[in-house]
Amino acid sequence: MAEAKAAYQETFRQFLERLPEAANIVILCHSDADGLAAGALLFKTLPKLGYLVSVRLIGKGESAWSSNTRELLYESDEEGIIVADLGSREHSIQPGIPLLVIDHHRPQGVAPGAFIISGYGQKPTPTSGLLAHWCGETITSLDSLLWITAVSLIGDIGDKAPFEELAQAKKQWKGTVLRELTSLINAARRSGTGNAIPAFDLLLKAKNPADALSGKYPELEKLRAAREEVTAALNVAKKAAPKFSGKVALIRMHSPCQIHPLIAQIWRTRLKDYIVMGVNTGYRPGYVHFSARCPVSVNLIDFLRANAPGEVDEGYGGGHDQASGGALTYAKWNEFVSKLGFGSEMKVVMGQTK
Ligand SMILES: [Mn+2]
Repeated sequence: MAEAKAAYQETFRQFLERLPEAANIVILCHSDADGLAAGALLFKTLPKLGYLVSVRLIGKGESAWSSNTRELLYESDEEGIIVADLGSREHSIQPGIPLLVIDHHRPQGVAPGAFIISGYGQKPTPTSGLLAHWCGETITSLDSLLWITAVSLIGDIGDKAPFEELAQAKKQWKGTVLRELTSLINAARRSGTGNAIPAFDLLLKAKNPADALSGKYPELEKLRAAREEVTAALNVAKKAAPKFSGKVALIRMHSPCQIHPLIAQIWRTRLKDYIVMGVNTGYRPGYVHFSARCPVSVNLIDFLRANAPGEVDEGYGGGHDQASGGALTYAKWNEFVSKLGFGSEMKVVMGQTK
């Protein structure tokens, strides 16, 4: 890992060398605990080199690689773009503007001229937050921010993530405190609105995890409310029974909350030999969002490619070899489930409310 880390840091330096002095940098980051941690670590370190840094959280129904995001950035004066924890694609976000991709999902291409720091393929796989931490270390010591890196590692890999940075953070802070904070930070983007701004603000404002949980910041209440909303929705969804076709099991739910990955995760341990999919018809109007998990004997990304319902957008079949998903229109979803051998009971019609 030391060799990979040195290479990542070299790529980071090369990206910075391409930027004008005091450049305006925009960071696009995923709204889960790992993406927010990556964004927060970069936001707190890059200004030390004189850069002006802004952050855009990419959340519910959004993608860093969509034409919509390109349009949003088009009129802005950004001189450097960093995309964290949002995958890697073959097209530029703003042609001519230096782009750095920090990620650990399977790359679906690399944009022309982009600098890429990818943890994919490393064992163990570093999270985007840990990669951002290593980048930040080329600028300054991040010892006082190790708790943010720990939030990234616990959020994506869990409390036992085999990285020295997590062990170090646990020497400073209780595991229970770090886990509680991670759970709250992750709850925001799972809520019905998907608004992760309170989670990001709390990471920026707090001096440490105990301070974050002290009740001093109003964001904490918002995160608690988000977590309650998600828990209630999850308790309903847990009651649904899976439907089977061959080695595929689908579990259906109808909720604005992002609980389909949690349901897939729960059923994965019960149905070890199956490709399990949490299927949410209520997450975003007009779309079926699904989250899939599978045993190590299957490559899910390849499976989803092989069963793709015709042309699909960039959100379909990305992610990790054993954890992927997508969002499909009703027509595409219906085609997809019939390809998988399901009957009409898994099809979705316009105006459906459960
Ligand atoms: Mn991640």
